[in-house]
Amino acid sequence: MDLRIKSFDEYKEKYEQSVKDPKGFWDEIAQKFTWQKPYDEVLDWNFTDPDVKWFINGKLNITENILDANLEKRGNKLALIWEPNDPRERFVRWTYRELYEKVNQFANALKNQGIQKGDVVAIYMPMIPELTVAVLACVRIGAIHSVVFAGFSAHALADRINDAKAKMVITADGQNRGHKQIPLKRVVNEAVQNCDSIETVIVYDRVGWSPEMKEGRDIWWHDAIEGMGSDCEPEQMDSEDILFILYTSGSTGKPKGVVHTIGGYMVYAAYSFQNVFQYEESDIYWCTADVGWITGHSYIIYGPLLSGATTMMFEGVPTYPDPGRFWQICDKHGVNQFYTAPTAIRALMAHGEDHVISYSLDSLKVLGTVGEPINEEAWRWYYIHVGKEKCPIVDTWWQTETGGIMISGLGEHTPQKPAHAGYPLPGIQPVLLDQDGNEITENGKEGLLCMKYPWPSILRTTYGDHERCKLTYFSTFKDHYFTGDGAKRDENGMYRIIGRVDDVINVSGHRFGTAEIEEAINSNDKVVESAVVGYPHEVKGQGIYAYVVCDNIPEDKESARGEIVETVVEEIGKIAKPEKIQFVSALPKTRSGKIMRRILRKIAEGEPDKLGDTSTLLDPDVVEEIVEGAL
Ligand code: 6R9
Repeated sequence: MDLRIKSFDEYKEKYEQSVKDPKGFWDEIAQKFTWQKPYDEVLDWNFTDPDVKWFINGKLNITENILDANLEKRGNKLALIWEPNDPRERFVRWTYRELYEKVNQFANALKNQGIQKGDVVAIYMPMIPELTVAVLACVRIGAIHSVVFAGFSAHALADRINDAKAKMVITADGQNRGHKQIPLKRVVNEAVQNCDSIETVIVYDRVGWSPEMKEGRDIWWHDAIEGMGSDCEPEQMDSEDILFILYTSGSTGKPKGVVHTIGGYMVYAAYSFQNVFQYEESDIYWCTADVGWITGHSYIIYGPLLSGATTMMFEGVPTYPDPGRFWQICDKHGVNQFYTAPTAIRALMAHGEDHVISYSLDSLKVLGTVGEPINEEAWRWYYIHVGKEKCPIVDTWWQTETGGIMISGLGEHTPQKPAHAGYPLPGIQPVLLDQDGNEITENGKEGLLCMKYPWPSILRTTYGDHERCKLTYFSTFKDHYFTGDGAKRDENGMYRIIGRVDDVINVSGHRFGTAEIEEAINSNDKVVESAVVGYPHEVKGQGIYAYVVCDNIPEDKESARGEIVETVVEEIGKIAKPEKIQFVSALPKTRSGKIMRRILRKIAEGEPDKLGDTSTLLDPDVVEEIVEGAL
């Protein structure tokens, strides 16, 4: 199934067609997939409720498009290559036939453990091939997967399990990350103490530990698949049944479960994958993301495997055993498309060119980035040292909520400009609005990035709380999906993403809501209240800066900071650690009691001379104190 556009002219033509006749455009593409029963209608939608349905009444199972379809055509082709954390350990290579058998066998095991269509299964696993098996096995039997990044704490995992009322957790005894080993099962044990919905825990033996296993609840993966056959009838699903839930942070409250449904997500994941990366039949494609994030879902598992591609998964970290690991892997496996995050590039840049120039990197054809804006310096380093000035860089802008890449280059076919994501993919209709919701039609202007028409993989709801979905994305501007990002369109119509305009902080490409981190900090007994903002960080893009009010300003600040960091690690995970903690006697508030984050942001950014109007503050003296004590 070749869905690729092969020139810039063809892109322009397809784009125009997709805007004039979106239903016809997507119908043509969707027909190339395997449906058990064809859909009656392509699309029905409104952004008011919101209610969006694609490929209405179509019946299918995605795994038939991934496994059965490719079994016939590509049975002996590699589906998955897995590179372990330790380069001395053997890597794994599975053909589509092997993947078929493993997924079906595990699907039978899930059924045998009582999982049925519509049940939610939480997956808390390391980056090992069995993670892909677990995901697809759920889909085979119509269960909904909710993958939770294995760096989240027991507390965060329990919250996600409880919100979705998951019946099962699939995990591993432990996880290898560079020099470290992390006891995943121990975290799961702690989490599920507070999760009544969990009936079963399946544990993959990755590191050879003997974690505590609870009789009657916990079972080893190898025991669960014992005697299970390698054929499992795919469950017939509706196009709009839930495929998965993935939790992500917003500006308010706890992380929300973004819901993607089957038909539309399938079509868009494959279409965007093939076009952005210009994948060709014999290519080896590698995305370094973790499956715990949307990038791993769409562009390690679904997009590539739906396209019959060879997708690579890496268990480790970019700096182990040395900062040349990514490039060593590219040469070792002959990687053709390489997709990573700006934060990884910046981190490797800091280790110097020596680690990259010794590798040939001959096989590379397309480089990609995702997760945050890429600064020009990192862009150039990537282009020159990794791509050897011959590989286009596709800067892919998208979100958990969009399901797939929205604005990006298409391999070498579209013009590229450092720090610019570029043009929207066919079928994507971005607009820039001003604060009042008026469309900014001229080029060369900045505005709030919105979408005025649905695309197949748009989120359908936030799990268990449709009102929240409506409020967050569809209420800011009438009849528009609001992304939360600000963007600028240049004279040629290319988009440059500026960053979040809401209270979301992007740390190393990971999203956190300020409210969520504040809540974690406030759960420390000594803390009265806190305010969290982002500030520019050389490697991480943004770092977390917390202003904390305690009963008294602590005498031993270092140990008080340590305690607060520990609380955040327990509540959310290491990835949300505040970089800077400033103890203050009060927070700057308006007379109506609202924290003036604008001021705190400026101070954290090191620009205390640009605070703007502070006259509406309840107590302007506080600002002086905060500026003086800034870190
Ligand atoms: C895929 C993913 C989404 C937010 C998004 C934006 C930022 C992502 C970007 C980018 C500039 C890019 N973002 N890609 N900013 N250029 N190429 O990252 O999803 O974790 O939901 O984050 O990330 O701010 O709104 P998610």
